[in-house]
Order: sequence, then C-alpha cells, then structure tokens
Amino acid sequence: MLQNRIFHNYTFGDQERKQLDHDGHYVLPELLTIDARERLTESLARIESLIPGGKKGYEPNRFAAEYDIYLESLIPHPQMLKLAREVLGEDIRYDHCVSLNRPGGNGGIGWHSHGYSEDDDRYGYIRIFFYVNGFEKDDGGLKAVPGSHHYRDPKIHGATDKALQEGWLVDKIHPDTGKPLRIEQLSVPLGTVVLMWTHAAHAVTPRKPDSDTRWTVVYGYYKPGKDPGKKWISTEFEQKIIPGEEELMKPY
Ligand SMILES: O=C(O)CCC(=O)C(=O)O
Ligand SMILES: [Fe+2]
Repeated sequence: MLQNRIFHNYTFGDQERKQLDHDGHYVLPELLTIDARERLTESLARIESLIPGGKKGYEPNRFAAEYDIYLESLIPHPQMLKLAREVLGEDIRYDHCVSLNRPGGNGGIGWHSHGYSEDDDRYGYIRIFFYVNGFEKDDGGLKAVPGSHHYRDPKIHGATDKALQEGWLVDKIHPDTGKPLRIEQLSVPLGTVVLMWTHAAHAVTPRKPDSDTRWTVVYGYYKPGKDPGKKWISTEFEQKIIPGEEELMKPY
C-alpha cells in the first residue's frame, strides 16, 4: 500500500546510534511532515474525546492504535519500521501505541523508567515519541538523565528532581566517562521525534494552565528474544495480519 511520507529526510548512521547509546535518548527535531502532523493532531484529538467514558482495562489512550485507523497505519509504516530497525536491527516486534496528550493544567509525571531484558543488554527496547506540536521545557517538557539507561534499572523513581538527585542519582556515574549523571531538560520544536531506550530515567514537567494541549503519541518496538511482559495489545489486535510484516505482532 502506498502511504504518505511521515518523516522528512534524516540521517541515522553510526554516529547517531553511538549518541543514542551514550545518552539513552536521541532527538530528531522537526522530523514529521506537515501531512503527518495534521493527521496525528486529528487522530490524537479523537482519542482524547473518547477517553471520558472509555472502557476500563481497554482505554483509548493506552490502546490508541486500536481506536484509530491512522495511528494503526503507522505501526507498519515503512518509514517507522526503517527507523526502528536502524536502532534495533532487522528483527523487531511491536509492543504498544499510547497517546500522551497533555491538556493545559496537566500535572506531568515524576521520574521513572521502564523495563525489558534487564539481565541481557543484547535485547533492546526502544520507544519512539512523536511530539506533534513540540514543547518548552517548563510546559509539558520531557526531561531525561543521559546515561541512566546503562543501569538497566526498570524501577527508577523520584517524585521531583530533588527526590531523584537525593535518591537514585546518588553516586551514579556514566560508565563511559566516569562523570556524575545529571538531569537534562529538553525543549523541542513541533514535529519532533524522540527515540528513547526503555531503561532511561525520564519525567515530564506540568503543562501550564493556559497552554493548549500538547499532542503526543509513543510507539514501542523491541528486539525479540525476551518476554516484554504484559503488552498493551488486545488479543484480537495481536492476531491481526499486517501484510508484509507478519512477524511484527508475534509475542517474542
Ligand atoms: O508524556 C511524555 O512526554 C512521556 C510520558 C512517559 O513517561 C512515557 O510515555 O513513558
Ligand atoms: Fe515513561
């Protein structure tokens, strides 16, 4: 099927991969095409409108691609798969598509990390965030700790920056440089895509009360070989055949 382009041209070679592996995240500013931005905004607004009264355990935000055909179409989109494969290698699995819209006044989220294959770093799990209309660092802004993913700790916690600094971050150094790990606050322009290894410590600042909604969606892919745990895919969706990409939904 011929699909519209979702990404402008970009480079992701050895140098970029090294940077991603060093920091745990990698920012591709203004990567999304205007067409993708417009369609994503429409789809994400629809998802947002479905949330009140949504089914418990099968929430429109947590299973976003199952509620929206455009979001679904991006799971096997050739440009999406190419990007995921640049990071993970040829053999990949899809894990989730979650909308992360943050309306004005949204409280953000404290420091945390996610898990996969803690005991074997040959198996990676990457999350691909689409920050459709971008964000400023003090307005629904993503924060990260470069190097934190090297610890492969799926249970990092900290309600505030101070709590993280006085807790998990104490005595944590970057294994390559020996330097203490530090918090980084991002600001990104509209259409930005962020790649993040699943074990990276991250948090989000509150959205200002007067700001418009921050439109965001994340897609998770991993290199199979380990059990990723409970996936956010319904049994029906898991059985869906995606032409040319039959492997994508297999468990692991
Ligand atoms: O809303 C965001 O930017 C990130 C949310 C988050 O922590 C996640 O999706 O893992
Ligand atoms: Fe997270």
